[in-house]
Amino acid sequence: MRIFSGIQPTGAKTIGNYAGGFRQYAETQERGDAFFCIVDLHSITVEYDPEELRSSTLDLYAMLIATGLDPDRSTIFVQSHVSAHAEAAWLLSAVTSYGQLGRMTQFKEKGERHEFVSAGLFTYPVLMAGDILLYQTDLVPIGDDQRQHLELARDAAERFNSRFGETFGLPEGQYPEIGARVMDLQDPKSKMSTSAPIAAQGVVRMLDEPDAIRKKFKSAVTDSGRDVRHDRDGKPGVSNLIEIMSVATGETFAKIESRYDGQGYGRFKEDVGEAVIELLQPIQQRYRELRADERELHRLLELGADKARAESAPTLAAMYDRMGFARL
Ligand code: ATP
Ligand code: LTN
Repeated sequence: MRIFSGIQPTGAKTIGNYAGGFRQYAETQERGDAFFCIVDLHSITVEYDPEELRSSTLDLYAMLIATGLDPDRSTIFVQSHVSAHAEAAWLLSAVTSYGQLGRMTQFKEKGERHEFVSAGLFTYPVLMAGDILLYQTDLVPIGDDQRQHLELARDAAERFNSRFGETFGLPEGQYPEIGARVMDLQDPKSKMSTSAPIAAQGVVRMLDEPDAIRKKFKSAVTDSGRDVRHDRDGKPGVSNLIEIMSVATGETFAKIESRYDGQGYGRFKEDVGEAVIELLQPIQQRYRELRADERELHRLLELGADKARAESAPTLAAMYDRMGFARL
């Protein structure tokens, strides 16, 4: 089975990224032939700092390994190192609907947040479709926010197949049962977003110091009442905390609920913070060790790029061919 996922190098990664992304990558790599792509071409679609992009690409590589990816087993690479991605995006733009792109929630939300809305922010899902389809992917581990983008990739693949001949298989999304949509601790009706301001108290970053994490959980918004009970609609704040606790410790909701039965929220919030600190501590330590050796990171990235180039080339060639381009 072919597995593919992408993650943007920009922004300090959050425990939402851990729950919906990193954690699933490490699990799925055991189930087949896996590709994980640092999608730097996606990162230029909103305001960014070029120097920061360079270093955050290596930061993310180190984080992917620190959270359990094995570079000997999975192909981990940088999108811009494999020119097939930019080419596939252009070719697929012929079979992607303008109307469907305009309906993407992420485009609408990010478009509202930024003064300058780039054309790239609009065509972003086409690039993502190319990422997935170039590798004949079966399974895409992602968080809930990427559901619509995956649907668009499947639609583009179907349109391509029916217009130019069977070329792509249809990828399926894989969403975690718990933690597919971690919410902001200060605003549990909104997704915990990587691109929120760095000082945002509702966003817990994977590299936050223990004291910062404690403080963020202590001040998390809860709901009226005192019951620690999972009810997404009625108690969004407490439910989000239960889910985070479950991601951090592997316990069921029922077990967590019964432990805090009749105890109110104060102690519960503190304990969720401690569970997250415990989860992140070994990851942070491993991350620092890996990040310190840039030469090794570069060496591994070159190997990943070679493998990804070789794997994507036949599908790209088939796309050009079926679309009628005169080939040399
Ligand atoms: P932004 O929030 O700025 O749109 P992002 O965090 O979604 O960025 P990436 O860092 O590329 O962008 O996301 C990597 C993975 O993390 C994706 O599969 C995404 O679905 C998942 N993810 C992101 N935020 C959350 C969240 N709050 N809960 C669960 N999964 C998430
Ligand atoms: N759009 C995704 C990142 C992404 C991706 C992909 C995920 C780019 N290409 C291919 C899965 C498969 C995001 O913002 N999280």
